[in-house]
Parts: sequence; structure tokens; C-alpha cells
Amino acid sequence: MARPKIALIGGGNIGGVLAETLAYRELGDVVIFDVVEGLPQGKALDLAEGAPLAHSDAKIAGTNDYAAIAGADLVIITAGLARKPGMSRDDLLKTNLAIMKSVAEGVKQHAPKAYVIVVSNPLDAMVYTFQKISGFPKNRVVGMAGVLDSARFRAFVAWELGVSAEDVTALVLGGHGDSMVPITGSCTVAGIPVTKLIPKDRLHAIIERTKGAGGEVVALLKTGSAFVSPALSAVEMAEAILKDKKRVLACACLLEGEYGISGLYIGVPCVLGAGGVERVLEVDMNPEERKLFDASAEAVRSLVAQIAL
Ligand code: TXD
Repeated sequence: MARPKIALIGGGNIGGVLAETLAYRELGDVVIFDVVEGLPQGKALDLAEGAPLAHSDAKIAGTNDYAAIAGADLVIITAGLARKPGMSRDDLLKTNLAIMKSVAEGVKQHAPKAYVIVVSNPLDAMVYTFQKISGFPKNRVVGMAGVLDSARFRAFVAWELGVSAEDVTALVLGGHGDSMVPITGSCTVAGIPVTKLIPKDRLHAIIERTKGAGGEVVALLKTGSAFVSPALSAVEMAEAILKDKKRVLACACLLEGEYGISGLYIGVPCVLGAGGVERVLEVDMNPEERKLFDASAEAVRSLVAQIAL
């Protein structure tokens, strides 16, 4: 049985880690598309030459021609500029909107049946743009942000308690920006509510660090943003779809009435499997969290309002 075909639109920092992880874990045959001549081809050749050492027989190719993504089963989009120090994710809107419009046309033409994971920032606006321009059904277009934000929250809780992050479950919902909402009520350590283990002031500090975690890495790297943790977050989602794992993950999904919101992509828990976003789950939030979630949705709505499609 042939491996799935995975097309990566954008072969930059995140695209490179995506290609390596997906191919070396043999989750699919990988084709990297980028507009920079030679970049995808060079990265693909390097990865292909390393494949024997990764015990992988996955095919890896690079291209500047959309025709090479023909028939892809899964598309992961990282095309677009990344932040520099002092920039907000929203500052990327104008440039990345133009890029996303071209990407949506290319994917629609060459991989019309693909499941699509959008990574590019500002995430909630970019995944919305892709879905509107491509016309793909909402279950086949999902945004990656909550898996990353939740992983950061889990890591900070694990470090605070000196426990394995594997035993920390957490959900960070809402928009992928400063208004994101870590849901403390659903954060547990092996089932033990985190509120019973970490004092309020420390938990608040962890929540604030989670919201600023992307900017913290940008300030240190100076030349770009985090790329390994975002790539591995997208792989988590890709694997859930490719292996029909029915994972419950925080993803940017198109809401049509859930949480009282319609016509917006925003981070919510969903069941991710062979049918893509198979269903959205509604999670309890305390009044303060619900207020923050609604405010986050409004922040996304005002960003999306700036998009002329
Ligand atoms: O959680 C999340 N969703 C975020 C997403 C986490 C971290 C980074 N986030 C965003 O992903 C970031 O703000 C950027 O918007 C994207 C990609 O980040 P990356 O770090 O991979 O950026 P790079 O290294 O600049 O790579 C972007 C590539 C680069 O090689 C460009 O040549 C290419 O995108 N690019 C294009 N590819 C295809 N088509 C077009 N039009 C195009 N324009 C640029």
C-alpha cells in the first residue's frame, strides 16, 4: 500500500523540520514546495541522503512547481513571513494574506481533495483565508496553534512541579495571540487538578508565560520565531489525520454556532481523525475564562474584518 503523499507549502524553518520528521517517521512521502529557487530541492536532497541513517524509505522531493503536489492527501502550509523582535503576529497580516491567497489557489488547483493544516501567522486569519479562497469543506481545513500553545503550558507546569510533561494535560483555546486562554480547569497532572498542586500566583505566572512564549523565543533568536515546537505540533495533527487516531486536540476550527460563535476560525478542542475535524467538543470554562475566550474571539473577528477576499 502506497504511503500517503504530504505536500509542504513553505520549505523554511518549520517546513524543514516538518519534512524531516514526517519523512523519517515514514508518515508519508513528502514534497516540499517553496518559491525560492533551490531551497526546497536542496533541503529535500539533504534529507533524502540522510534517509538511510534514519531507516526511512519515504520519498522526499523539493519543487518550485505546484504541479509536483498533485494528488497530495495532506497539505501543511507554513508559507509566509515569520516575526522579528518587536513584531506582533498581527503585523504579518498584509504580507502573509497575499501569500496565502496564492497558496490557496495553487492547492485548490493541484490537490483539491487534500486535508489541509495551516500554520502561517496570523494563524486564525490565515486558516480562515485559506478555507474561504479554496472553498474546501471546514472539516478538511484546520489551523495549528492550540497544540503548540498547550504544549508550552504543559511544559511550564511540568517544570514547575518537577514532573514528566507526559503526565500533564492542558488545553489552551481561543485566538493564537496574546488573548489566548489557558483553561486551568482542564489542566491536570495525572488527573490531579493543577489548581491543587500549584498556588494561584505561580499558576498566573505560568499562564502569562504561555501567552508570551512565542515572543520570548523571537526575542532570543532575533532572526525568526520558534520552529521545532511548531513543526512537532503540526506533526501531532498530521499523524492524527493520517492514522485516524481520533485525537482530542486544541485546533483552530471553523465554528458555526459552537461556543455561540459563527463564521470564525478559533482554537477549540476537536476530534481529529481520517475525516479531519470530525467534531468540535465544548469544554466547561469558569466565568473569567469564558469572558477571556469571548474577548479572544472578538480580537480574531476584528483581525479577520481587515481581510478583503
Ligand atoms: O503556532 C503557529 N501557528 C506559529 C506559526 C508558530 C510559529 C511560526 N508561525 C508562522 O509560521 C510564522 O509566523 C510564519 O508565518 C510561518 C512560517 O514560519 P517559519 O519560521 O517556517 O518561516 P520561514 O523560515 O521564513 O519560512 C517561510 C517560507 C520561506 O521559505 C519562504 O520562501 C516561503 O515560506 N514562502 C512561500 N512558499 C510558498 N509560496 C509562497 N508564496 C511563499 N512566500 C514565501
